[in-house]
Amino acid sequence: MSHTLAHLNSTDQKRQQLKQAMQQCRQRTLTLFKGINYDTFCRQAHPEFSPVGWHLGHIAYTEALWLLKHSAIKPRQFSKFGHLFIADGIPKAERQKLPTLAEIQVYLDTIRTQVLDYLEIADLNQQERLWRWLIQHESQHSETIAFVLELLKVQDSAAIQCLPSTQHLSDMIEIPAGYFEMGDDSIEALDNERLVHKVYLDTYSIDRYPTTCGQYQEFINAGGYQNPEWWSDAGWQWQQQAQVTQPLYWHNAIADHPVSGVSWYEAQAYAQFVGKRLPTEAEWEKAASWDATHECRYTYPWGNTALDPRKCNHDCAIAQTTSVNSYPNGQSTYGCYDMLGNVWEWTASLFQGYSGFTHYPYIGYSQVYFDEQHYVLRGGSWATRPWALRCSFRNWYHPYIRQIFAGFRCAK
Ligand code: AVJ
Ligand code: FE
Repeated sequence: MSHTLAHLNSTDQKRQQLKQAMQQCRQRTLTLFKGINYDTFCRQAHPEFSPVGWHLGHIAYTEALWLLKHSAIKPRQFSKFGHLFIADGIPKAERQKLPTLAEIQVYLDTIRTQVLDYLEIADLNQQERLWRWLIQHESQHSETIAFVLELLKVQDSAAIQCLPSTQHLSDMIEIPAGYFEMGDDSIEALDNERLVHKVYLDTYSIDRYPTTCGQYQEFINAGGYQNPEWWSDAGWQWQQQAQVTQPLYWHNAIADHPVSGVSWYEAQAYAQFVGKRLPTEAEWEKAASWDATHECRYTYPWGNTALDPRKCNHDCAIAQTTSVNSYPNGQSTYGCYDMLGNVWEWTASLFQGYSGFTHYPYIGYSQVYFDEQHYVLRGGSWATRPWALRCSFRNWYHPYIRQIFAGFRCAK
């Protein structure tokens, strides 16, 4: 009897918790649209990214697709939206004729009301993972909306900066050889984070901080963008074609802030220039999450205590990058700063499934990107929502993408 009651209470708590997370997540998504005009809502900033209005509709569509199919509710009145907002549906360039923000808000609200009704009776023993996946799905689209908006803002600004270097922020940490545990198998873990597995790494060194704008300035000054010597063949080919001369978000550059808006090719060229290399994702994750003394892995660099805005720059709380040494409370056990938040960090690793991978909830979420064309980024940015921020979280993009808030740190 008391056992049954305890069980009921804990599922009720879970429903409450999920509802709250969904509402918090949605609130911040909608904040991004405050005062936006219809032109910005529909504009494609870059061929690789859909207009922000599309992402908003896609969030509602995806929620209905995965949650309402288990329920008796069928939102017929929106059947025309399916064709428009389905993932991998119509080409990105054809996503610029959209319903208005008000219409999409009605769509979001209607689906959400039905979803929350369903949450009261949903079998969470079976579905908790799916509900948590959906919160992370919205979180990720929310960040995409944030950088597409940034991209639209900066497209015409051609800033030339000249920054003092930041030598004192250039030390490296030696990580002794040994095993660590990589990945995550908690209920939130996405398909690509599973299974947890042991990895042995030889001794290596990794930068204490992400590469700063001040340091990157030296690469620019040395003719980094004019000299193929430091670039990979594919990288130089890309550079010749793209004709870039500075990071995409360089107009915001401050000497002791991390570089933001570089492609994998630029990150790799800079690492060569300073006689280093990019870390593998295993090297990155060990430096971020492993405690060698206690032989355990943590969810966050500082341990398992909850995310908090005093430990790392995330969730648009500051709405820009911060100095790489701003968060001593967020250090990893090894002493690395900024492993979470501020900027995503490119790694040397191609995106692949860990041993024992099984796709969830669909092949197109991760598995179709195990194509040796995508590199892994770790750590999240100043715009990453809390639900997508942890040491084991893996993001991935083509090496020529520089529109995300991405920087890097080097290893040796
Ligand atoms: C993992 C961020 C590259 O935005 O394309 C969203 C996440 N997958 N909907 C993306 C995703 C399906 C994905 N990234
Ligand atoms: Fe999606």
